[in-house]
Amino acid sequence: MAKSVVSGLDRILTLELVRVVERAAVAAARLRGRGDEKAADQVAVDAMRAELNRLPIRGTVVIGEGERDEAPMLYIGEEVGSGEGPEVDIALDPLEGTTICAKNLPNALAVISIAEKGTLLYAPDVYMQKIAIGPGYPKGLVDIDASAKDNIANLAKAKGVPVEEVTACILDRPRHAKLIEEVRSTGVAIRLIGDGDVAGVIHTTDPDETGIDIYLGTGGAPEGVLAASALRCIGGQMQGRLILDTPDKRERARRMGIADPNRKYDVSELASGDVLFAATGVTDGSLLDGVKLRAGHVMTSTIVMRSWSRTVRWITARHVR
Ligand code: VTB
Repeated sequence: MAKSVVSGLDRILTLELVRVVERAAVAAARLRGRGDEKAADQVAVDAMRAELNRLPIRGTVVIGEGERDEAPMLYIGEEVGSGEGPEVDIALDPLEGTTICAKNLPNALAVISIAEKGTLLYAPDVYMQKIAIGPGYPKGLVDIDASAKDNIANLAKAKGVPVEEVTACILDRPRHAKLIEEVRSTGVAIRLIGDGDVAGVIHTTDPDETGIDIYLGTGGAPEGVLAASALRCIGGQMQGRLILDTPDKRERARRMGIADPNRKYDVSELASGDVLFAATGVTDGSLLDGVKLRAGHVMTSTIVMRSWSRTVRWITARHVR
């Protein structure tokens, strides 16, 4: 195994990261179902930042709440951590699925990944076309440039099931009308999700549990980098392509170091180095239980993993209130 820059501190960091997502999730959970996306996001951001600043790292947010002028906290470029320890890149979303949380629907998460410096794609906040399947399939089985029909046929064949037994996860958006029509014409079942495509992509890694075999469609690029970080740890295939359809977006991307606007990124190009990923459920989901606020205590469910060792831990914690 290759030597890791994060090593030395990695074992501490892996578990320390749990606190960061737990705290953000608990804060957001208190505002579940209140119809107020902004407030839920704000408390999650505050909580995550406070906990992050206790970590022994010299971190830079590369995927965050937005550009400095539009996000007061956890903006792209913000330095976080205690200022001692390894230099790392951080991708985060203190509340992935703000609308889901506001409506108290499944699969809202608090999410973070920490990687060796310079190894996460510095993606502008644009859309990204994505395709993902779980581990165990031959490399190159699906391709973002192939038709949805072909990808699904290849997947069903490799899985050894009729196409009708495959389920695709797609964001419920008008821009996906054609894709949905094409996928339905194959006989595949679609799980339409309102938000939360980080969870959508991760769901492909455990189809027996989640019922999802493939993720297809266009979502946020930041969410793409976060999902790729998870897949680097847990296995699975993913490709992404930024949608840079205006001169302004191409210029923003160029300033972030992206020379080829049409580049197809593989999972290991979206997150290329050693990476740690952690997510805590805010609302109940197929991957993680949501935060349980009880009289006297709070329960959290977190998944935390690392690409280098491929260790995946599920941590259920009981916190006294
Ligand atoms: C998706 C979804 C996220 O952004 O990435 C989406 O998974 C993409 O943007 O939860 P649109 O809503 O414009 O389609 C989120 O909804 C987060 O904002």
